[in-house]
Amino acid sequence: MATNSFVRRVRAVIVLGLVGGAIALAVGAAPASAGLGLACPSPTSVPFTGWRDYSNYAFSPDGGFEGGGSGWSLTGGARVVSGNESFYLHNSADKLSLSLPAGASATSPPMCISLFSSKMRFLSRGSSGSKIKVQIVYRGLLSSLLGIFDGGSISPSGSWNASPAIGMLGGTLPLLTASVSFRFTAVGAAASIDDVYLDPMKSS
Ligand SMILES: [Ca+2]
Repeated sequence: MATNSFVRRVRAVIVLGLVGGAIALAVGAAPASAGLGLACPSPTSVPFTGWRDYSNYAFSPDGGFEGGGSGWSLTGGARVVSGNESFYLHNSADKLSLSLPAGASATSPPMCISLFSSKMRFLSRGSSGSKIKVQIVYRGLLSSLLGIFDGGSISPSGSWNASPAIGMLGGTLPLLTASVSFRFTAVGAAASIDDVYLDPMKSS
């Protein structure tokens, strides 16, 4: 009996140590996943001033598809094609965007995120009747899936335009969130996206 109680105490101490360590990592590190090799939102810009949005945004990894969709997970015929979004928000030399046939989806590479991230925004256009469903995938340390948040659907027009700002749980992320990915799915008809940005701080 004494041995069992000792084992239980040791197990309890180990569990408490693990939980405490994880919380210390989440609270003490800024950004939370800087040591995990993820792309972290450091340089920011104000790309959406043309839409009266003066928030600072960080560009998501290959968020403009100029790297051929490097790190993106593409399904259902999603592919990088010639032709940049018409505002050239990221760079005037950009040449590529992502084509999403109806039913296709694209998931961005994980991007590290601060606890204060509040919204994301991108450029899109679509065929008549198309919708783009946006989901936000939260992962913890060691890439464990913490949750998939429904960011709603947007209805793109036939010409390139900025999406509405997509809120991210009102700035309240799941506990221990280390990274975020964005998943775009074309529903009903074909659509295109380009220049995906995350507001890394709750700035407005
Ligand atoms: Ca582009």
